[in-house]
Amino acid sequence: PTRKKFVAGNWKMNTTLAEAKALGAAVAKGVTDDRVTVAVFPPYPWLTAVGEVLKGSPVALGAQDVSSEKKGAFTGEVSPAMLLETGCKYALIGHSERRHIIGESETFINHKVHTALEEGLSVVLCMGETLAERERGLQERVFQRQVYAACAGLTDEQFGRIVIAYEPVWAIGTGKVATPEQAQEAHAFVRSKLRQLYGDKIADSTPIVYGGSVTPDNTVGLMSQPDVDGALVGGASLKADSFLAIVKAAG
Ligand code: G2H
Repeated sequence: PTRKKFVAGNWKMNTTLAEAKALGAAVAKGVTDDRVTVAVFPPYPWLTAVGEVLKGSPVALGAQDVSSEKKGAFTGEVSPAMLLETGCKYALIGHSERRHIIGESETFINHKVHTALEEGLSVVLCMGETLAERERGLQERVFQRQVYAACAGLTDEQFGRIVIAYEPVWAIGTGKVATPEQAQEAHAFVRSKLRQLYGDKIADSTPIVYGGSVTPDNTVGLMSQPDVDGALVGGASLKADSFLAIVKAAG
């Protein structure tokens, strides 16, 4: 099965408005074809402005989070409909920083996945084990639990709008990238669980991208693995040059 590569830049809580617009414009200028699906995930307040500079380019817009609720008295939350109106196509859900720092539970993540998909967003769903879990050899148990918990109850059509991001927590922002073999092993396992739980069609079509200290230098090695379908890039997405070099290396 051929799955198109997907490369996303997660800007996290970085950039001023001016920096965000300049970065978005530089990425839009640098991505001239759609060989690789490219998306950027600016902070919430900059979404509309970055959406404007992406207009007419193949680069898609995404949000770093989304509410589990559709509307109403949920102070501080941002709904899927609001994100769609800013021009977002994607929402990131379950990033490890939200699981581990903010304390999001698997039930809550599953609720967000359902609401986002019902409302028409596509979802980049993040998962991955901590260092302690890997040291105890528990990573496969963790992936299985995370895939099952986050994706429970989805229809096939909804699954068609999910990208899974495998992000080992020990590799995030640490400069310690997983080896291509470690990434391949994890991705193949996650795909085997998709196959077991949801069947061949979903297992073969769902992109599984790698995240955690991706740089232009380590992209080619990671992308050469059969089950690595792209990258979720944090630090290296904050400079247009390095992000575009990753996009190029993935293509
Ligand atoms: C993991 C990744 C992007 P970084 O969080 O989601 O960040 O590339 O900085 O490790």
